Amino acid sequence: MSNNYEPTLPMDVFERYLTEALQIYAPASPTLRNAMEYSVSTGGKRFRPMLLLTTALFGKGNVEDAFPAAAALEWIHTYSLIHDDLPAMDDDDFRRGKPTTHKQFNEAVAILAGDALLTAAFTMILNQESISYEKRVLLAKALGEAAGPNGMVAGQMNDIEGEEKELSLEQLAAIHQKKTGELIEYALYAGCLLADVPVNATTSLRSYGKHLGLAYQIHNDLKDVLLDTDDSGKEAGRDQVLGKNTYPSLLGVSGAAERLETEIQAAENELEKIRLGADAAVVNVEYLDVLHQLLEYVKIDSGV
Ligand code: GRG
Repeated sequence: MSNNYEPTLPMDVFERYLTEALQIYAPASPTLRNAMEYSVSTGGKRFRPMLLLTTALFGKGNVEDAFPAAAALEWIHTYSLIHDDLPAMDDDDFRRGKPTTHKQFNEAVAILAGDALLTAAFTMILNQESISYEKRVLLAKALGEAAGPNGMVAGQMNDIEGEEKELSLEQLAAIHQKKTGELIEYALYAGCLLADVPVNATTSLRSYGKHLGLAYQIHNDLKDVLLDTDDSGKEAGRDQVLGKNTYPSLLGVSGAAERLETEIQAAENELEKIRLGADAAVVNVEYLDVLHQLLEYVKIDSGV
């Protein structure tokens, strides 16, 4: 059965929600509030929220019920970027074409703005009265696992420890899976949980998220070597300066581009699997097209 409507994402409404949520949760200290607002509002793609909201819409969920988890995810992503840019980590001066938070304010304010976004994210999820206590707890628990000491933070630690060492491809993939993949997979998990997506589709969507997470990082590595100025507003060529292990450093540009293509294909296969088993009474199949379109973000013209 075909449908006549184009699936859309209410990103403008979500953007207003993000702004209002910061006003509710931001602290009385104007400096801290300004630093949080500056960091969240400076032009991120909102890729993780888009994934989460698309998944909730696929499951015929109420999209506004998914806003707190999507905003919490964006806040945690933002905190990770603020801390990643600090002098003790990557020491970057620019992000999204603007001064990084510690350059715009100072290091102490940047650390605290990151801490505040991280902690407020959990409060926001747990405060959401429109969903059950059980769902709030599951959302918060999974977010802690994805972002925490066995998730993104572990990936960051392993990444730092791997600098100037030669890692195997398996070790590099494990770092990327934790550092970048966990939050992306969380977006799919949270959308499925909120909208009660059937278990088989949930498994495939999480697997799509895993492949997309790896593709996201390979794409990022490739941009760093292929572009003069990274379109994320960061200085290109930083990975080499920092002695980082990357897909291009291990496989060469063409090998990395091939691996990227393999991950994209695997993600597309998961979407096809869902499409074949989908029951239109339970899910909005059209939103699989949006998940398909979101893969465009990770495609790159490697010129090889
Ligand atoms: C400091 C605990 C801690 C963790 C940092 C995610 C991360 C871990 C560091 C970022 C390093 C990096 C550049 C990873 C590549 C993929 C990635 C997460 C890129 C940035 O995400 P986008 O492209 O950024 O979604 P925007 O600006 O659109 O929000």
